[in-house]
Amino acid sequence: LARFDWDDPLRLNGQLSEEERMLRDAARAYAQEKLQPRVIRAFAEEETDPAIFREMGQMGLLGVTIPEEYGGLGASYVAYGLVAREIERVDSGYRSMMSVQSSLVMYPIYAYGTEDQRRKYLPKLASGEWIGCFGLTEPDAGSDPASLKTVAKKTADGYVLTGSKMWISNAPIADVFVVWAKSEAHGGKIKGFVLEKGLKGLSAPKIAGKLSLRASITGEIVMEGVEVGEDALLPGVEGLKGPFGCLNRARYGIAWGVMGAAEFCFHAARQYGLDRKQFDKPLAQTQLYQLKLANMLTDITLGLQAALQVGRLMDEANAAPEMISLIKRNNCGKALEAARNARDMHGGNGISESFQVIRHMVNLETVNTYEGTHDVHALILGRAVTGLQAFY
Ligand code: TGC
Ligand code: FAD
Repeated sequence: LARFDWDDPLRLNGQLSEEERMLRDAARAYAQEKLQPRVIRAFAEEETDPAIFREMGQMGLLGVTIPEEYGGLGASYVAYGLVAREIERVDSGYRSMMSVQSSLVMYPIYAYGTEDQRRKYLPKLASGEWIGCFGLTEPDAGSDPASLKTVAKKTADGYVLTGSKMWISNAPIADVFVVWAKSEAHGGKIKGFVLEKGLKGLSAPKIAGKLSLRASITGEIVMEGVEVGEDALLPGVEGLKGPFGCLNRARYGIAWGVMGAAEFCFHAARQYGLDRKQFDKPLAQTQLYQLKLANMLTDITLGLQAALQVGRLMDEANAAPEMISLIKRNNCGKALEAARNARDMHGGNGISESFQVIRHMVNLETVNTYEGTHDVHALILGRAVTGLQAFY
């Protein structure tokens, strides 16, 4: 009879290349040795350590898919997904820091930037010397980014940007700001701009009091007549497909990442059920407990297999955005359900920071919302199925 391994039911490991396995193992070692010991305190104190970017940079975990000549690893999208899974196994906030830097800052500079912009920014972002953020969302434009109000007015030798962004990961500690604005010189179309810390009129106040994703700093971006040269414009793209091109990659990484968080919760609930006895037997020997474990195992296994398939298609440049919506939505929803169940299966201990499942649970509330909410991705899929768009 073929062997069944509850920790790798469909043999994901055997479907990876040697290079992918090596990068995964390096990311896992870094995450477990360097991130895990500080996460409980970072979350409790709402503290983001900027040194983490440098550490990740040294490990080669920033810009995994960006070519080596710009400081990246030139590795596959599957490798990138495996890294996201290992980092998020510790905390969704740490994965957030990594995926914003890689998919939302380095990718647009690489894909839409000039050669000068690539050479100037990418190596320092890859090493973690510079920290990046991505400003699309505004106070009045969340699920509907087409209604954003930030404007770029043309001057003799550049642009003046005015507007504000809301809920921006990394913003208060960022050196490099990729922001999306309606450019008057381009017929009001959305264009990307790269701003640098210290520009007059640019500030990024922290949003305090988050009860989710507390290890990842979030802020506003306020632009009060920020003057930049022509060299701040990302010339290679116009319209919403610019930011969406980046979001495709970040959403894909999230689909892997949340499975890491779910795996943590699954493993914790399994061990807890084996260790804790009630009514003279381990909790894990009850039917209800086993049903919950079986559901988690199934959701995680299918979620990882789907992420792998989409990753392989991305590596062939053959993944449709709707595929990414499908796995982002499914995997976030399933991870959140697994975390809520794991919290419940730990009983009273489940609400303690030391058992960690409630931290994953509240983090996943954010992950289910950002990068397109669970319902927005349902509408994207609904549009694909029916040919009718239901947003407006
Ligand atoms: P729609 O008419 O559908 O499209 C406008 C233009 O964009 C193109 N497009 C895409 N291109 C590439 N990839 C995609 N996934 C694309 N989706 C659309 C489309 O072809 C069209 O191009 P063109 O040339 O014809 O103009 O636009 P819409 O306004 O109807 O959009 C509807 C909707 C709801 C699907 C979309 O706006 C949406 O996805 N909303 C969600 C917003 C969102 O995801 N925001 C994320 C902000 S960033 C973030 O959360 C980072 S958190 C990171 C972290 O900390 O980890
Ligand atoms: P809304 O769009 O107001 O949605 C509220 C509710 O209404 C949701 O349930 C939604 O599904 C529902 N809804 C909306 N439209 C429809 C519709 N047509 N039909 C049915 N239901 C609908 N953004 C960035 O640009 N960069 C970042 O780095 C970033 N980081 C973030 C970090 C954190 C911690 C958080 C919380 C958010 C971050 N975001 C970032 C913003 C995030 O992308 C938005 O919060 C998200 O897109 C949802 O927008 P909203 O909050 O305005 O909610």
